[in-house]
Amino acid sequence: MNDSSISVSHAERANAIRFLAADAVEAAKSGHPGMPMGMADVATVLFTRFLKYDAAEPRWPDRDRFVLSAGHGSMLLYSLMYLTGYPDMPIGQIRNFRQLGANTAGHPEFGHASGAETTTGPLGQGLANAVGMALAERLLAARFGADLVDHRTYVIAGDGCLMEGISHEAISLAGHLKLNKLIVLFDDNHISIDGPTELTVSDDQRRRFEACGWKTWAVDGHDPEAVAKAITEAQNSDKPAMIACRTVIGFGAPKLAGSSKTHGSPLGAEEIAGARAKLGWSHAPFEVPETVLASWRAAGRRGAGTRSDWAKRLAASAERDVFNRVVSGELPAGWQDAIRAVKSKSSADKPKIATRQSSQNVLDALAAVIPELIGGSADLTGSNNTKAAGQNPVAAGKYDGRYIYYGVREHGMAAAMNGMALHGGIVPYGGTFLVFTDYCRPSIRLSALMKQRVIYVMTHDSIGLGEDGPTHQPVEHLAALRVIPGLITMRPCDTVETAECWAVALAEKSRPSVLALSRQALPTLRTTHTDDNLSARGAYVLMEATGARKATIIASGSEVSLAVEARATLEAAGIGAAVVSMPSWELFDAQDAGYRSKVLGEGVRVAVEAASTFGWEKYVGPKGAVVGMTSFGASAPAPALYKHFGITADAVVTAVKSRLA
Ligand SMILES: Cc1ncc(C[n+]2csc(CCOP(=O)(O)OP(=O)(O)O)c2C)c(N)n1
Ligand SMILES: [Mg+2]
Repeated sequence: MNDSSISVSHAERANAIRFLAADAVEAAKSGHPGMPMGMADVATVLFTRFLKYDAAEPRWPDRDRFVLSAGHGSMLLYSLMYLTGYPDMPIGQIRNFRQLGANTAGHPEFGHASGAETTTGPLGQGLANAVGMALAERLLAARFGADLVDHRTYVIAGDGCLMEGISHEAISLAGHLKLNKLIVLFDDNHISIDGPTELTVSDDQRRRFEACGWKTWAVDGHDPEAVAKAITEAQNSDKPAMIACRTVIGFGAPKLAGSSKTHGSPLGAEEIAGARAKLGWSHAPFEVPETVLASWRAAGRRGAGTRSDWAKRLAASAERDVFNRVVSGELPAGWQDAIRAVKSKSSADKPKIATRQSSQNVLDALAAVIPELIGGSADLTGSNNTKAAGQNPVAAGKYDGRYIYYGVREHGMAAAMNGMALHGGIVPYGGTFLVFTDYCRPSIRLSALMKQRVIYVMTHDSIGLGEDGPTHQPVEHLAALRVIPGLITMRPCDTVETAECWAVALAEKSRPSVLALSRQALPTLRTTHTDDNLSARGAYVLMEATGARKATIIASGSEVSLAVEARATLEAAGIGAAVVSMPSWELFDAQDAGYRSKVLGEGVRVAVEAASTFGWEKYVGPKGAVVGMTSFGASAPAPALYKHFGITADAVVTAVKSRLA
C-alpha cells in the first residue's frame, strides 16, 4: 500500500492516532497525550510502510518487534493496535483506557495488550530490552537460518530513556555487537516533565550514539518522507541505527503544543476542541472515519502475505519441530537426565566445592543438552562460573556462539536477558556478584512482573566471600529479593541442591529465578541419591532428630553445614534436633500447611543464615531465634568474619539451649 493507492492522507492517519490518544486520556482523566501526538507522524510511517507484522497474528514469531520504550506514551501503541486491527484492541478497550481489567493499562504491560512486546514505563528499560531482542534475533537466525528468522527491532525512546544510565549500557552493548537490525526512533522533542531539556541535559545524542558504534540520522519528525528516507537507510545500515526525530510534544494543541504541560495531563476540553479545529478533525471522540480506518486496517494486513509465505517455509523446513519447540519455551526431552546424573555423581563423590563451582558442573551438563541456554556474565565469568563447556562466545558478526561477555553492564545484562526471554526461543542466564543484584534490580523486578524465565546466577553470596569486604558482601540482598513477587530466590547448600535449584529455575516457564551461590567451598550434605527434587519444596528435613525432636535448626546455603555441626553438639547433649535445609522461602511458602508444619516442627526453632536476619521471624516464631547479620560485613578472611559476626555452630547451640531452659 502507498499513499497514491488510497485517498486517505498521511495527515489523516496520523491525526486518527492523535485524537484517539487525546480523547482517551481525557476520558480517563489521566495519562500522557503529548508523546503520542508528537510521535504520531513517525509511528504512522513505521506502521504503514516499514514494520513487518500482521495485526491478525500478533505473536507471529518472525514479526518485527516494536518496543515503546517511552511507555508513558502507551496510547500511541493502543491507538496503533486499534487502527491496524489487532483482535484484542476493539474501541471499547480504548474507551476504557487505564481502567481496571482493561488491557489498556496506564503503561504497556506485557501479557495484557498483545502488541506490548515488553512492559515499559521505567524509562530506559524498553531500549535495553530491545537490545536483547535484537540479539536474540541474531542468535536464532544463526541457529535456524534467515528463512525462519529475519526480523528487525524498532524502538521509540524519548529524552527520558536516553538520560537514564541504563541507556548507556544498552547502546554500548548494541554497538559493540553490531546489532544492525536494531533501529531506535528517538522522540527528540526537547521536553521532559520538568520542562525543556536544556534544564537538564546537553548531550549531543547523535555523537554519543556514534561514539558507541551506531549510525545516526536527524530528521523533522513531522515530515513523513524524511522519516521514511531515514528508516530506509537505517534498514541498510551495517550498524545499529538511531534516528533523531525532531518533534513537537502535543503537536496540534493550539496553546500547549511544545510544552511540558502536554506530557502527563489531559489537555482539557477547550484545548482538544482547538486541536480539532487546527488539524481539521471534526469527528467525535473515538470515531475514526471509515475511509481512514479502512486505510489503517489495510496497513495492518500488509504483512499477511509475508507471514503466510513464512508459515509455508516453516511447514516445509526440516527444523520445523525443533523451531516450534524452542519458540514455545519447551525444553528438549530428557534434559532432567543431566540433572539426575550430576546429583547421583555428587552424592557418591561428595565433593567439597563452592556452590558456584557446583553450578558450573551443572551448566556443563545442561548446556550440552539445551542448545537454547544462552549464558553470560557481567565481566565475572571466571568468578561466577557461568561459561559452560562447549559454549563459544558471541561477538559482532559471530552469532552462532552461546555465551555473552556482557562487560561491566549488570543492568544492561539483566534488561537484555528480559528482552531475549520475551523474544522467545532463548533461555537466558547471566551472572554477577549477589551484591550487585542492586545494579540489576529494576530489571529483575520486571522479569518477575512480566513472568519471564530469566535465571540470575549470583555468586559470592555472603560474608563468606571474605577479604573483598563489606562493599562486596551482600547482607540485605536476600531479603530484598525474597520480597519481589513472583521471583524465586534459591540458596543451595551443596552440589545436589544446586542441581535441583537449576532444575526448578529451568522448569518454571513463567518465573525468574535467582541462584545465590557461595564463593567458598562447602561439603556435600546430600549423600544419599534420590531422583526427587527436594529443593523444589523449598525446605525439607535434611537430618531428623534421633529421638523426639526438641529443636529445629533452619538454614540455607553455606550455613546448612553449620546447622549440621550444631545438631551434632545438641544431640550429644541429649537434645533431639533436626536440620531443615531451606534453599527457597517462596517455594516452601507454596507448600501445604501440613507439610510446612511437619518440616518446621513443634519445638524450638533457630534459623541461621549469613545475611540480614530480616524476615526469618515468620519461620522461627516469637519463641525462636535468628543467627545472622545485623550490620554490614567487614574485610577479613571468611572464617574470621563468621566468628566476628557470631555466625557459628556454637551460637546456634546456645540459642537453642537458652530457649529450652
Ligand atoms: C526510571 C523512571 N524515572 C522516572 C519516571 C517518571 N517519568 C515518566 S515520563 C518522564 C519524563 C520523560 O521525558 P521524555 O522521555 O522526554 O518524555 P516526553 O515528555 O517527551 O513525552 C519521567 C521523569 C519513569 N517513568 N521512569
Ligand atoms: Mg521528551
